[in-house]
Amino acid sequence: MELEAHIRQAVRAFDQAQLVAVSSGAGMSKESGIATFREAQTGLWSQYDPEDLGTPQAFRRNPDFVWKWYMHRFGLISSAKPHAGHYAVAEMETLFPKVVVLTQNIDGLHTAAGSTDVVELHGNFHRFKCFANCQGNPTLVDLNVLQHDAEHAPHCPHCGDLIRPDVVWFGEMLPETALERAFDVAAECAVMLVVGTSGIVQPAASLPYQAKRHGAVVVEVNLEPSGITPVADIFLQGAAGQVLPALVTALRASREQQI
Ligand code: BJW
Repeated sequence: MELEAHIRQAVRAFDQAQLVAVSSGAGMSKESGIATFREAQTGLWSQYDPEDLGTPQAFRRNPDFVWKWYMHRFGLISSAKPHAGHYAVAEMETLFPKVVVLTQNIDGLHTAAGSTDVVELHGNFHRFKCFANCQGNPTLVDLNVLQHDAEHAPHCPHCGDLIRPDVVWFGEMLPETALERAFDVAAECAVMLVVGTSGIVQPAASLPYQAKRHGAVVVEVNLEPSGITPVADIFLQGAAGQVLPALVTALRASREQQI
């Protein structure tokens, strides 16, 4: 079936939805110039072993190496702008009573595009914290007031331990409130729109399965099949920056026909 026919099918699935969940991964931000994690040719980790970069043990072992890598990404993320797909997700708030974005991304682009209810599962790259969380969890610090450079991880002004980005690495717990809210929203939503994730990193990868178990329609947008596809009722194959605006245009047209 053509993409347009799948979009028409999706529009019917969204009809009358009171709560829509949008679950997004790295593919959502690719067209904003932020590389995904696992794509063979362009993924960030095609050059590095995740164990060398994305675990607390790796940071403890070689903080400057991991810091350097994050500062490089910080540069890319800081200059990134939302694309048409992010704006389309934000526009969905004008079409449905409640839209909640559950994102694995740390770039803040959904909020920058205007989405007002964004649950950040893997943290946010614009925040930094003490590795020891010496003043409570999390002990956030303002990087601007610390002496630091792009080569060396700075130190906590309270306890002297290392400063790290406030993101979730492998083997770490996700922020409890965010995780609970995400599973609640997944259980309550009428439709879950899953965009640009390989669906292999837990527990975020379980959200569409939770939604499906509780009776939601799962609509997936991806360039290729993923770990979510087995549970997707409708698969919209293509780039987020093209498919999401087309979907929202179709949703709006259908709404206008009903008036
Ligand atoms: C497009 C596109 C376009 C491209 N348009 N699409 C159960 C079983 C087995 C293991 C575990 C388990 N539970 C927990 C684990 C361990 C682990 C885990 O899941 N491991 C797996 C690898 C197996 N999980 C954890 O450790 C989590 N913590 C946890 O569960 O704590 C409790 C616990 C601990 C230990 C044991 C048991 C329980 C924490 C996970 C933290 C993930 N952190 C990272 C780094 C964040 C900081 C940073 O950014 O640097 O989060 S890893 C990385 O992966 C990042 C991403 O958010 C995450 C997901 O990646 P994503 O978004 O799916 O990206 P890609 O690149 O994989 O895929 C891109 C997709 O987009 C592709 O499908 C493309 O086709 C598509 N695409 N362009 C649309 N334009």
